[in-house]
Amino acid sequence: MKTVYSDTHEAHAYTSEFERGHLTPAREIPARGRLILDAVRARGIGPLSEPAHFGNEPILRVHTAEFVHVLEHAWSRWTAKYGFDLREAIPSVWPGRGMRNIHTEDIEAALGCYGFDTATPIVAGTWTAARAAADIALTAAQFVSRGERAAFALTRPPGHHAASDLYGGYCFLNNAAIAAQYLVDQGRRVALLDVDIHHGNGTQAIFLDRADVLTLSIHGDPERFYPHFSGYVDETGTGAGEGFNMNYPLPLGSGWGTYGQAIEAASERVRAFAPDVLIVPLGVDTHLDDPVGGFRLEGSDFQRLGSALGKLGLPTVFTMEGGYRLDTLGSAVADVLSAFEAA
Ligand code: SP5
Ligand code: ZN
Repeated sequence: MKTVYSDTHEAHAYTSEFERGHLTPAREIPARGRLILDAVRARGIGPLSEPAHFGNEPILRVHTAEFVHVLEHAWSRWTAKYGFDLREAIPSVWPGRGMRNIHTEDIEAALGCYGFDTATPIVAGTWTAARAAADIALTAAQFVSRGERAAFALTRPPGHHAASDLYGGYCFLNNAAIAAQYLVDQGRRVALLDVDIHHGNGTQAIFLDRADVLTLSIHGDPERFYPHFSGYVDETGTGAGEGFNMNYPLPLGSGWGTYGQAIEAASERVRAFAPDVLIVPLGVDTHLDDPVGGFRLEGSDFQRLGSALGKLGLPTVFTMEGGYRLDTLGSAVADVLSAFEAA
């Protein structure tokens, strides 16, 4: 399958995120993109393409104009406020219950309004990289729309935690949702099956009230796992979208036994929906000992996953989401994609 990649992501590079009460080394780092690219090349997974430029229009089909504007200008506004020797922009105040969810010209307030965690720093290259990742997802969607069986959007930063006016979880623009909406705008029926260990809260929120896009996510039980505030089984859609969102929260420590059953259940739901295109937000942070994860997939489990997805027999777009264990990241991704192709 074709892989879409750009080295623009390299500029989205920061040193630390804030968690567990202190600054910790960044996990979502440029080396991730390079490692995945190397593995895809080494395994001959497909010709590499640079992304085409789609402009802001398909992004604005999913994200609000004000949100896009804040992201685009966040770094210059942050450095103008706090000084130019800073390494990263991380908000430190949020609109809690009973407070007003508004921002003025103040960038601290803007980031608190639009961001939901302290693990998603903004730096000078963040907007350009996020924008390029959206173009990568759109280019992959265009390949599939023009008749390719599948395409891999090697997106970094990832996207599935980002909602229409919310960033967080290392995500700024929801690459998979932007690709989905682009295909919907071409008359396609789209299902998304999110296999990252974290709930795809952004994708869920974007399509929650819609029956024309099916959103499914398999992830660590939010009762004990990030992002905590969404991903429960009773989130099944609102209004016309009732029944078109499904969550499969699994206990931490889950291995292929439990995980494979969820894949089967979600696959059945995909078949019943009968989409024209499947989008798979692909996270391999399900791997045993992933530093941000908590599941125990390993070895041939990623081939099993790719094979199960391939057997759905649908035109498929993969977007890259999480995966932070650097020694296995590339091979886990390549295992999913090559088993998909062989299925
Ligand atoms: C795309 C994606 O995989 N985003 C994941 C973002 C999770 N980041 C914050 C995790 C903070 C939890 N800290 C607990 C660490 C215990 N080892
Ligand atoms: Zn994840």
